[in-house]
Amino acid sequence: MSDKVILHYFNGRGRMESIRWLLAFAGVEFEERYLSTREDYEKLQSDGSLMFQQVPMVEIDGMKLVQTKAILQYVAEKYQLHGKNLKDRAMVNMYCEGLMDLMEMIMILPFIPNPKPKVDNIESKAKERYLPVFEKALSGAIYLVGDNVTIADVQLLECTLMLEEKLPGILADFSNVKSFQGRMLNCKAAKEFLQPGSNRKPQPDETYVKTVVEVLKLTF
Ligand code: IBG
Repeated sequence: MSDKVILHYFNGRGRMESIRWLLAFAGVEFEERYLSTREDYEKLQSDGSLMFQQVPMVEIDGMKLVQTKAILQYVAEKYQLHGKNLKDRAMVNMYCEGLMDLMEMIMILPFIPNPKPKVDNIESKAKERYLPVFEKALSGAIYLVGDNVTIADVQLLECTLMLEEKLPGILADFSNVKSFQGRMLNCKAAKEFLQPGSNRKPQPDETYVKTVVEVLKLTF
């Protein structure tokens, strides 16, 4: 197995994008192998690379890791992005779970025929349930947990950008979150990741949706 970190997923955001963000903040270079056809996916299944026949899969340190949260946790632990003690890690995990719940609602939108009601639901959930939590946590604090950046901060940055793409202005009543976003965007890692030509994937387009539907044989 290669020494390189290799990401196996579609050429699009989906469940892999948070992993790309975290690797960028960890300063880890990686390569990608895109699933473009059903055969690409079946090959990974038949060679035993996918524990649950699902992607994302990441080759790292001689392992083939699956399950998005397990992958994120491994990278966060390895690169000290997971909080310095048990209680901090519990806080980090709670924030990350909430953020992932919200991001999952957004990442499935391109696969929904009439997304408007879902977008409305995301807007009210974001404003009433999620953003108030982060607004409060960031009152007088630079980071969500402790004195250093953690995976929770990286995911909050990713989530705020995703929200604003769908709902411009949604942060208007959340000034601490907006300031946090500005600080995070000023980090070298974020600046590089947001440069054109970086590993960041664009917003989902028709080609990405069509590929996912064909490769996974999704039916609606
Ligand atoms: N719990 C797993 C994880 O978090 O990694 C779920 C992984 C998963 O559902 N993977 C999908 C898959 O491989 C691809 S991502 N499905 C095949 C199967 O048979 O289950 C699907 C997805 C996209 C965009 I693309 C948004 C949300 C999900």
